[in-house]
Amino acid sequence: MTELSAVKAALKAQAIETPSWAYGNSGTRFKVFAQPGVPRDPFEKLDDAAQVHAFTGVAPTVALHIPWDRVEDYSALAKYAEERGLKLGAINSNTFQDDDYKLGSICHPDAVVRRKALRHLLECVDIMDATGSKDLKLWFADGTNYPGQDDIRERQDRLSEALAAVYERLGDDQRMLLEYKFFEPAFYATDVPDWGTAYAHCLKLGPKAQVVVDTGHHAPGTNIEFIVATLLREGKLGAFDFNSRFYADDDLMVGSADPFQLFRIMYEVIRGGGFVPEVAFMLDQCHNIEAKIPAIIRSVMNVQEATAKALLVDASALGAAQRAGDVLTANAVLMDAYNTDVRPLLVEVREELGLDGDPIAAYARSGWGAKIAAERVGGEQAGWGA
Ligand code: LRH
Ligand code: MN
Ligand code: MN
Repeated sequence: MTELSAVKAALKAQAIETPSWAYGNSGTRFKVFAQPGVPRDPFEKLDDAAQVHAFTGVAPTVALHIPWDRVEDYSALAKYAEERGLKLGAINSNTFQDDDYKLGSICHPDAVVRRKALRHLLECVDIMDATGSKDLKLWFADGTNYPGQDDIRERQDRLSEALAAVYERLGDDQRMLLEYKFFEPAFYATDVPDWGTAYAHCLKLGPKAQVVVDTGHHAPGTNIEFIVATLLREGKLGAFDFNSRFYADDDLMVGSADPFQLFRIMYEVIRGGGFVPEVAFMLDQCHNIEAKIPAIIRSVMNVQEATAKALLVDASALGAAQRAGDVLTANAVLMDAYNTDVRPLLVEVREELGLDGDPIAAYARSGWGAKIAAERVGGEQAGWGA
């Protein structure tokens, strides 16, 4: 049986990065339902993120998305974060919202557009230098809608060339995290559609390039924990974008649609030695109809619960059952951990950190929600609803 003190220590050390865009208004392509009190600028997003960290104790970094979080002075933004007990996390590039990118960005057939996209990616590294961020997170909307529209192989060459130029620009302690997505917005062929393509590019680039697993970016039925295990074996798992899906890239609260899948993923993370700061646990979510700050707190708690259950798996009993070919016992060992109610354990962990055992209730009592609703008028939209 796993030592309880070790489980608690691991839970206290866990760090979950929240995305700046989850704090702003977002929606589907049909409607954005504006909420009162949403941040009007990146500074106010940090104010809200500081609340999430204050009540959970495990959300110390915030990912930025450029240009959604464009500011004059990025070191001032980093300082503002630090004054609130936070750090700026991954810098996410955005080469999907300009008219120029209709046929792609770094894979576009026109070299002028490719150069523009590359300039943006390099600018993101400049921003990392100013903020002290270690990770550049790249997701490309590039792809084609129709067979024959463009040359699939040439697009891979263009991709490879641009990634190599960005890789060259990285500092010694900076990483490139390449995210894949099986479809959308392109419907016929996406240029980075799966972990294999991302892995092949990262392998060629070198040790500073790693793969991001966004849990919403797979076809239904995909065994995501297998991908996690494989990437960890190869030393190429850089980060997660956590969220939940029922149908497509739904960006629902992580652990809401399928908490068992999240547990299985966390089990493979722990099994594969991925429970280390180098694997970044990031959220990538949009809260379209639910209150945003409590939803982000709930998401952080869902990751904690899945982690706690995965940490509780009796590894020696599991190994013994597996070696004996005892299918039912092996499955039962895993399910015992999953079926454990870890909420009392997490209350203890929080109380030992000097926090309220119930972060959602504590946030509700704090009055922050009412304060921002009264003070902030005209909050901004966080892009198109990641
Ligand atoms: C793409 C994605 C990617 C983007 C974010 C806003 O669907 O997951 O991570 O940067 O959404
Ligand atoms: Mn993502
Ligand atoms: Mn997504």
